[in-house]
Amino acid sequence: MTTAKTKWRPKIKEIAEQKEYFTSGQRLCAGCPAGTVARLVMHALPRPENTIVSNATGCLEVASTIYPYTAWRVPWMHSLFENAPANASGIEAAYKARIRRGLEKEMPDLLVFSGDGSGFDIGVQAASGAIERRHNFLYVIYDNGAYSNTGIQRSGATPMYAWSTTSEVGKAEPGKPVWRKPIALIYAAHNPAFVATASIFHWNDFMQKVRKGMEAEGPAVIHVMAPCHRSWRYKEELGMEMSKLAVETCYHPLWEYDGETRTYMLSSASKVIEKKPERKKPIEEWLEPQGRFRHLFRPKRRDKLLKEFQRRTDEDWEHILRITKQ
Ligand SMILES: Cc1ncc(C[n+]2csc(CCOP(=O)(O)OP(=O)(O)O)c2C)c(N)n1
Ligand code: SF4
Ligand SMILES: [Mg+2]
Repeated sequence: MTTAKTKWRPKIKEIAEQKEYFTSGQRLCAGCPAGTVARLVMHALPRPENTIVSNATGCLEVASTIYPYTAWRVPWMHSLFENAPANASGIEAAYKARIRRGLEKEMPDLLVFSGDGSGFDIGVQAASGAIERRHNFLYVIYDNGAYSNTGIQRSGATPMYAWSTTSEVGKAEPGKPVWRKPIALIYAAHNPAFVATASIFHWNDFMQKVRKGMEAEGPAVIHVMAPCHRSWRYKEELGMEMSKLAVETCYHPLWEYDGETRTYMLSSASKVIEKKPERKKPIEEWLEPQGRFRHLFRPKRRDKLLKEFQRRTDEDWEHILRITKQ
């Protein structure tokens, strides 16, 4: 195993001139950050012309491949929630066999996309197995905190207290009653070659992490937050702002994990907050623009629930600070 490093730095001018491997004309909602995730990832690949994508079902998959069209200019495979990383392992095994028989010359790069429905919940066993078997693939989980494609059901990524169609807000419950899963830490506990959290606002950091993950020998996972204005109920032009605030409030701190040295490291946007804690914004700034948290801002509920949300956010942030200092 090698330490995940890259000398590559994304340059806007070069990117603007590159071929698009995830094209316009797909049917994602206007301003959908999942499309930004796909586009940034495809521009950061070291060998896009030699990459195969396995895409679990969800908005990205459905909206980019409405028959008979496709937005992908790479070999692309529709996968289930349950098996997107398993499909990547199968492709790897098939290529190895074909190379042995002289039917192929080189291995492709393997890229897996899924939403939080697969990445946090229904596909965890396939991802866990593929990482344990040490297949060489990059797994990008775009987290919009809901099963958005099928009408906004709550997932293991949905924030506590958020409204969804399966975590209603009313007298009995104030939205989802439990905290989300620490999914990037769960995958990091498998000790793959590389794990990172990312944000589309910090696009250059994200793209570098994609390159690192793809160049690492072995499995790599990136958990990128991809706001969804339909589920989160913010104004559709605020996708970037919501990504930025998630980092600034430390709800979604940016860090990476290196499998060889078994160390966690804060990425620069979160390092700034570690050095200058006064820059950490109150969680309300991220919550308030989102209609799914509107009930938290009603006078009766405000103090207790907001305080608890802040406490849990701080607790997680302290944990990240502890492990990145070791
Ligand atoms: C086992 C299974 N259950 C339910 C569905 C229906 N389904 C398709 S997409 C989707 C939601 C996907 O949610 P997520 O992975 O978070 O992606 P998003 O739509 O939010 O981008 C669901 C429930 C399915 N395809 N397979
Ligand atoms: S529902 Fe949300 S994630 Fe799905 S396409 Fe629309 S904005 Fe994007
Ligand atoms: Mg989702």
